[in-house]
Amino acid sequence: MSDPSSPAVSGGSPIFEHPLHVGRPNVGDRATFLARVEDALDRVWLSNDGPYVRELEAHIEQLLGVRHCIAVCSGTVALQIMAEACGLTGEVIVPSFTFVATAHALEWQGVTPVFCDVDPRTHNIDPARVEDLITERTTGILGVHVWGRPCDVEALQAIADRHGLVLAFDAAHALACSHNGRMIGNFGAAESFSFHATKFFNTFEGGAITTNDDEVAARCRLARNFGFDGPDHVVSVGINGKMNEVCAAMGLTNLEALSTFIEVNTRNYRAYAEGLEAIPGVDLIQYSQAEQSNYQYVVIEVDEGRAGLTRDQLHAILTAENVLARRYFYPGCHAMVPYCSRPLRASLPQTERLTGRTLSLPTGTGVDVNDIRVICQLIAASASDVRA
Ligand code: T4K
Repeated sequence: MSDPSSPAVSGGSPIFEHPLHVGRPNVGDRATFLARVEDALDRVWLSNDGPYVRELEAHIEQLLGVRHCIAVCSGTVALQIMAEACGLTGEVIVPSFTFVATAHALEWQGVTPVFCDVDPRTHNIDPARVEDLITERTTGILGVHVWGRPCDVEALQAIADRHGLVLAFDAAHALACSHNGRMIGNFGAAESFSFHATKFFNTFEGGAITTNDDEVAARCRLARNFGFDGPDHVVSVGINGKMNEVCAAMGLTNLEALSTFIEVNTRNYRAYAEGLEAIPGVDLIQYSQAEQSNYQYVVIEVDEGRAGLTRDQLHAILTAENVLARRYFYPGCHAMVPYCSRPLRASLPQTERLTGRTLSLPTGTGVDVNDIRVICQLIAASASDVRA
């Protein structure tokens, strides 16, 4: 470790010799994974609804207590297939404070995302702002459980019911999280997950749609496989959204380590909570103690007025020290191509505010509590340095 009194941002050497990432992949038992890959090779069944994919789907159905899990090749394709299977057309109301894939998946389907502001307390779509955005072209609401914290599902469902809209969720962050004691994956018409390498549970690349609706599930299965419902028989438009057996083998292996990954995330979150507690203007987002959470995102809000430095100044200081914190979800989907060239239907003051102050800090199995202690000291020193 280098001299902390000589910050890297001013030309010193970085405190951490190797970069600390927000999304260092968690990997379960390597020998078990490799044995499964050997099995797949021996079976010579590598894709197309293979035995590992079916086993993974069954395990996820059990974990979430949901009727159907349809595994696919990415979280983005899960969103696209879900949109298709739920009949989303015209306009769909979404938050802008999300990863751009949420908006892009709709756009790719020929559906226009209409951006809605978020609740500053939860970072999720604000139900009080949704109804003003509904037009005769609106077919649905796509909530995002940002950071794995559940949307206000009941309020959104009431709006959807009142206006005859589909309610679906992007649950990319929310595997193993609950809402009112029920696992996320069970709400709305369907929910989509991401199992990307950077998620606490990964299948290299991958994702899934979960639903309790048999017809939505059947449409997802068809759409995932070109619309085939049997050999030589196509009944709908579909794409190649299939998960392969190597990815499913990774998923099965990582599911076996899921509770360990969550324990590590929880330990890290608590270490950050302790280390950041006394720093004015650096507020760690909270997870409900009454719910199950995966704690995969450690997100702070930097209040320049109290902290004495901006989120971007802190980001630059940390990055120089090899702490690769990320400014998720700056600058917001509405400020990205192609959406930035379109007029907003309503202003997004809370989204604008949040995109200027949130920072995701490194966590997962690639980070230990000693690293976290140093990161917190660095943040404390940066805040007090700038204030002094
Ligand atoms: N909806 C929401 C709400 C989402 O957040 C996402 C994805 C999606 C939908 C779409 O799901 P997918 O189609 O991706 O399954 C990352 C992830 O790529 C993305 O999956 C995730 N959300 C988003 C929040 O974060 P980037 O552009 O920040 O990734 P990248 O490559 O910069 O990696 C992040 C950090 O992890 C870096 O410090 C490097 C490190 N890393 C990354 C990979 C891939 C590793 O150490 N090893 C690795 O293998 O988007």
